[in-house]
Amino acid sequence: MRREPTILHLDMDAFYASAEQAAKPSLRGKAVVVGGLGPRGVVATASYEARRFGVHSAMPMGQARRLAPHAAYLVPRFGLYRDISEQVMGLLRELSPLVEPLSLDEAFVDLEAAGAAWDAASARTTGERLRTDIKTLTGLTGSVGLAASKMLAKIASEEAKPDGLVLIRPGTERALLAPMPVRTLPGVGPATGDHLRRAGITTVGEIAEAGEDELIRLLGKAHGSALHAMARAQDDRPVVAERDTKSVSVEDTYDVDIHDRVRVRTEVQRLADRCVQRLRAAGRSGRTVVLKVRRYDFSTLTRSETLRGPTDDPSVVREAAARLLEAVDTTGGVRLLGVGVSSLADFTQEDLFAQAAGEHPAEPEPEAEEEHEEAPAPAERRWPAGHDVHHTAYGPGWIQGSGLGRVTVRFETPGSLPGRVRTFRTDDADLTLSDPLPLVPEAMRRPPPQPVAEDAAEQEDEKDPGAIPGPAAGPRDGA
Ligand code: DCP
Ligand code: MG
Repeated sequence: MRREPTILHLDMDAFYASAEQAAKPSLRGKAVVVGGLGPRGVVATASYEARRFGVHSAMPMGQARRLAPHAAYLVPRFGLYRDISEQVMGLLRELSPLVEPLSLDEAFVDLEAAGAAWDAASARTTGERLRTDIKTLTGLTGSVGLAASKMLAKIASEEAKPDGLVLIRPGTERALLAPMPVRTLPGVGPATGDHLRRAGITTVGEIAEAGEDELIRLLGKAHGSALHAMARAQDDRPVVAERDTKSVSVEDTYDVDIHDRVRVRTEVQRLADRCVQRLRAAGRSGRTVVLKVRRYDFSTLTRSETLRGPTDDPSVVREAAARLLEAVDTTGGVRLLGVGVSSLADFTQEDLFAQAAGEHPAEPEPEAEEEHEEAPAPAERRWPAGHDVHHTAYGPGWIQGSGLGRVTVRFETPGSLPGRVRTFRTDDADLTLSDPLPLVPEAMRRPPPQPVAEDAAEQEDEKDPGAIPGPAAGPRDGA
């Protein structure tokens, strides 16, 4: 294990909910719950205000509504979260080439790799500066843990929550871990926790004291010795740089199972287009098209087709995805669909994908079935709570709710004061869904210039765009 606390773990605070609060001034400081709003929906996350009522991730939405009836309930906007995530990961990559993302809002960084920090003092300074930069760039807060190992860095960021930084000094790890519940250790879930409790072990210190042999007897060789080492704060796992992306994919989960075959086809086409947008944004192309289908009973299938050459042509990906779908039985309903492209290449060869396109004639669209497209989409899909809209007269706002032929819109934007609510008919032609607005205006994403702060406003347009770390706007999910 290294001697200095130069492994950083970052975890954004109440990520989806904070993004929604930043987007919607009227929700700041309020209970906000983000998740599936359908009958089987679960909570993705809750703002810290909502957590006080006992609402937490993975809780059934119905239970959340009983606990916090006055909270705002919103459906996730993954495109927005992904954009923010890319901004944050960009900041991390400025610190070190060794960045290991664990999810959209969480990553390890090895601060020693490029000299961003070498001891406790420099690690703390770097961590605090990172938190400030994240706030400036995205408007959101993240918590930082610093330690000499990945396990402890992650425990530290958890301790730091919300909006804090905790540094664990090397040498103090075991004393710190000893009173913590066994569940603190990575790899200890409810089952292992129960198993240990029945053996009289409830704290990390008790795992360390029990000895390796006892742990192996209880949990088997691999798990037992790994856990015993963790309990003694022995964790030598290196930060592994994000592997080169092997595939690009997008998927959607539906609140209401899709039964209509024509609708399933349309969704697959839409996903194929979004997938190609992301592929192109990454400057890549790929040879293998993958379709993922999760059916009503949670059975999940993936089907793939490999083309002659790499492509980033939307029609080629669309056609391949449509062909793959034809081989999948969707009677009974579909709850998730995904389209991906793998076997990526760094460049596209126009002739290759043109050739690939020619080789697979498009599936003839069964015209007779087109009338089904008229089937009304569920209201929640057309006006999903929390999504941005634009009204020709009132401007930008977001959907507060809909039902009984009405949609309620709050007219406010990330930079405005809390706005007013107005109600429209759901078929109001003046109202359209729109893309998320940036949480922080471009001009305000720069760190304040150190020497002459007064000049900031004047300089903003001439400043080198390189001053904005990371991609300012990632690939958008198309409408
Ligand atoms: N998420 C989800 N379902 C879960 C857990 C999380 O969809 N069961 C999503 C929503 C979260 C995001 O992932 O905002 C990040 O997960 P975290 O566990 O980091 O939780 P938060 O960032 O929301 O809160 P915290 O401040 O505790 O990190
Ligand atoms: Mg988080």
